[in-house]
Amino acid sequence: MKEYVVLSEEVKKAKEQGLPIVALESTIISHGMPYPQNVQTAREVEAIVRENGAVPATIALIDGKIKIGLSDDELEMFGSSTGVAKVSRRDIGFLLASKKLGATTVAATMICAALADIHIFVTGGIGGVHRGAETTMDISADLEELAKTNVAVICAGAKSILDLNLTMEYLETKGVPVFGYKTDVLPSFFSRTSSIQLENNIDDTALLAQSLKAKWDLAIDGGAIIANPIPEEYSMDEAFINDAIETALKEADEQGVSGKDITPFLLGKIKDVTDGKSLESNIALVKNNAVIGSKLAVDFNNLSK
Ligand code: PSU
Ligand code: MN
Repeated sequence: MKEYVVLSEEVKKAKEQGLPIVALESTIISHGMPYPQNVQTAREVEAIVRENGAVPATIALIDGKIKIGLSDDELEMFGSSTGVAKVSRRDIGFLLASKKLGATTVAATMICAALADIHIFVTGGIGGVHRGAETTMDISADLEELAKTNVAVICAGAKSILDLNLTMEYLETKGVPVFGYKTDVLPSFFSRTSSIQLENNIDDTALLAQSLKAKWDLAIDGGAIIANPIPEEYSMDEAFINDAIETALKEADEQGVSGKDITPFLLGKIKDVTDGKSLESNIALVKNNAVIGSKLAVDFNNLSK
């Protein structure tokens, strides 16, 4: 395993000193946001993690290695490169062997974080069950990973490009806990709410940390979702964003986009249709998640001392 996994100096030191570490994904950098906002956001998110007492570990596949923590040069190179592969569970082996640049999705980031014994991971939104999945069978590998890999994911819920009801059913079947952070309903990424009721509204990261520890101490494997609503001032009008999503879905259908290309296609279209407003919201919600995720990482780390 050691031959594949390379820790940055900062992450290595953090491990030696027993400091809390927060994993960050890289598909959001290469396929979720345009350059240069992607690199700038990645840097700002890392800074927020440090300000909140944890150490950031942005994860990507570079030159045949799983990099846990990127240098500033690597981040710039990665974010400005074109043709970076979107890497989920099935792609990791090939990407390492072929030494191509690979951006880790939620699923792949969970795998890599767990390999480095990192159990708290901050991102924007997770993949899920797509609308129409009853015929396309398009269900993100993120959900299977959440069913088996011990990494908690802090996100702003899921976008309504997905079928949120089916996504929640799938997570329930697979035994994945979904916690609302200061919310009774599942946030839907650009909006603070959705029609989906959550059972666990928790406003205390220490209690979240204890819940994760109890689950994993008992070898109840799998991740967890901590759904943190977008800050009020950046939340988007639901009718406006839903229109944009409908337009994007229609175009995807017309152009026959499918498989792993569909999520990046929809994200790009929504940004265009909203005149970039969705990008601003996207950036704000990731930063907001970094604050909560770092606090959770600190609390979780304290439990293992
Ligand atoms: N949803 C978002 N932003 C993203 C993604 C999803 O709002 O950047 C990315 C994440 O990396 C997620 C991946 O893991 O897309 C899911 O892709 P797919 O649906 O192909 O599994
Ligand atoms: Mn898919």
